[in-house]
Amino acid sequence: MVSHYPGRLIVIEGLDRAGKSTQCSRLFRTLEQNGRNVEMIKFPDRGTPMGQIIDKYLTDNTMNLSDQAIHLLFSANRWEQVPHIIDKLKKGTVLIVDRYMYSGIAFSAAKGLDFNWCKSPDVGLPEPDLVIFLDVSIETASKRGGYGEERYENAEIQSRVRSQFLKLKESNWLWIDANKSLDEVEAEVNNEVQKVLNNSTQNR
Ligand code: NYM
Ligand code: MG
Repeated sequence: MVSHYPGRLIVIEGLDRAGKSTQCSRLFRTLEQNGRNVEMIKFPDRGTPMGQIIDKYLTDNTMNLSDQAIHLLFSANRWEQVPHIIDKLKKGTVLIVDRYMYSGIAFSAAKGLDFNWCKSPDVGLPEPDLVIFLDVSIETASKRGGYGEERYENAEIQSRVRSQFLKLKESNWLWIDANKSLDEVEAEVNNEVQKVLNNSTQNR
């Protein structure tokens, strides 16, 4: 699927400590070096007023919010970036997005909320041109630095989240074994992103 904008939306998803941020940065550098107009976006965006509530929810276990309310806040935190996203896509920018609606659905559904209810607030968000899922084992993830500091960062929740991602997975997703080395994962990412970008220049 290739969107009707000249820009491209590339989403990187995965469990906590899957290496998403590292791969986003590496992809950013590669595309920048190739002379592409590129920008990174991360969800949750903790910098906005809504993002600050989300940050507090994630870092302060004593903060009580209903599962539905926090779900809608995560979604609203994406919707507030939509004007910016569309503006960039119109200008031909390649947007690298660290988590998107799939994390929103998977983490909330893992708590027991209805799967379809979880999907609905994100309906209508700009569609990605490529979704990359970095599939890391719970064992590898828990060995990586910082695991366990935030809400949801424990093996039991992460494995439930992974099951939800499996339900969301579509045939056109690039599903990468992220237990491999950073360089190997990076090579797979670059290869697939290049295909998406070549495709877009042909269609322009
Ligand atoms: N998360 C992230 C959600 O529960 N819903 C969402 O919509 C999004 C975007 O927030 N454990 C969860 C997944 C993570 C946590 O994300 C913080 P990150 O990428 O670790 O900052
Ligand atoms: Mg995290």
